[in-house]
Amino acid sequence: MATLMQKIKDIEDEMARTQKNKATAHHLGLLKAKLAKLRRDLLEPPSKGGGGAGEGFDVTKSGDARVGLVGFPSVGKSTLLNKLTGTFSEVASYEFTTLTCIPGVIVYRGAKIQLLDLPGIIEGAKDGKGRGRQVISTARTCNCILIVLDAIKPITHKRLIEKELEGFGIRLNKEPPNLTFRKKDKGGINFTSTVTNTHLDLETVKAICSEYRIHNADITLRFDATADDLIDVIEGSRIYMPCIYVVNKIDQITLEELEILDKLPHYCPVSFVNLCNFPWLICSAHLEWNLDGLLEKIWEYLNLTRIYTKPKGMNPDYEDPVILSSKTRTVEDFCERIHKDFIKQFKYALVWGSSAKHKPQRVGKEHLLEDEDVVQIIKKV
Ligand SMILES: Nc1nc2c(ncn2[C@@H]2O[C@H](COP(=O)(O)OP(=O)(O)OP(=O)(O)O)[C@@H](O)[C@H]2O)c(=O)[nH]1
Ligand SMILES: [Mg+2]
Repeated sequence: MATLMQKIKDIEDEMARTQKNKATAHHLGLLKAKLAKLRRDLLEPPSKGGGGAGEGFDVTKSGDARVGLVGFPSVGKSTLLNKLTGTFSEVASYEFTTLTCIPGVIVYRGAKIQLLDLPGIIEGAKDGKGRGRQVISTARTCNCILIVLDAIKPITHKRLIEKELEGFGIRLNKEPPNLTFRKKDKGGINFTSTVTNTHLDLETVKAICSEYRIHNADITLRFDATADDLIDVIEGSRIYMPCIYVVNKIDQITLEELEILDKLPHYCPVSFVNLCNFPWLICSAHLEWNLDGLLEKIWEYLNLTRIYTKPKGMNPDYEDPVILSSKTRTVEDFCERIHKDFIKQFKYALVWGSSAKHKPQRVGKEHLLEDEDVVQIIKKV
């Protein structure tokens, strides 16, 4: 492990020394690819034949979605878990109070959301320091993470934590890169771009590919991709994760400081704007300020779809919706959630709500459902 970490550091140092310009672009691309490979080895030693991204905490997934609390020690993660879920996790003024993963449940708008309290992470976590690797491995299993920051030093902490998560293959509030990468048996490296691209040239692309021993491939960019984007696609196994920045302990700062916080650039890539127009949120876990706002934000970021079932001749059951994710929300997904063999009896479905053109609309199993639709399944006789 030590030698692997040394190699990582050597490459990081070399990258820091190398000036960024056209002449060095391909060399930097090569170094980035080497770094990505070393980081992967760190997570899953090659001798063990891979298999996932390191060991997380052994907590069973439950409910409709999983949300993780990630942050430096003593920022108030456990206090948040306690207040939001009523589950007990020890709170204390010293660092590293929490040493394992403690799950709690939030019931919100009919959905059960599992909230995970996690030990504090420190700089260097991704390279094996502290319990950071376990924490970040668990974070990878979440549907959304809350990066909890202390109102006194939010910005430096934010950058450090992002670096740790990035180093572990987690991409925050980002869509997968819009580029295709297809390996072939022959024909060399074919590189085309449908947009003006300012970061990658053929030489850099070839350097990166050669690091992965790929000599024949078709690569098409549909946006201004960077070397990191290309490496992410070649590496695979990246997790694209919605993330909310929770600035806690605002009761500890002055109104003037609060105003400065409010003027921070609200970083949010354009492609993500619809989902989350404001990824920052301020609160005081201790005084329970704005915890409702936090729940609302979590709900928005999880982007869950509530479906109300309507048995024939009866009113819809508004109390207990079936919760689907935004990616798996067809009528077939809905049927599967009721019973795994249910789809065999499926004839058609009647749908009321925003996905329906009529009231009701008769649809097949591929129909995409929207939040708060009402569905009645008509079975074969
Ligand atoms: N003033 C103030 N103190 C808070 C707030 N939230 C938490 N604290 C205090 O901050 C300290 C640390 O809180 P914890 O919830 O244990 O922090 P943690 O992030 O879980 O810490 P680790 O488990 O060590 O990583 C405790 O003394 C809390 O009472 C807040 O909103 N305002
Ligand atoms: Mg804690």
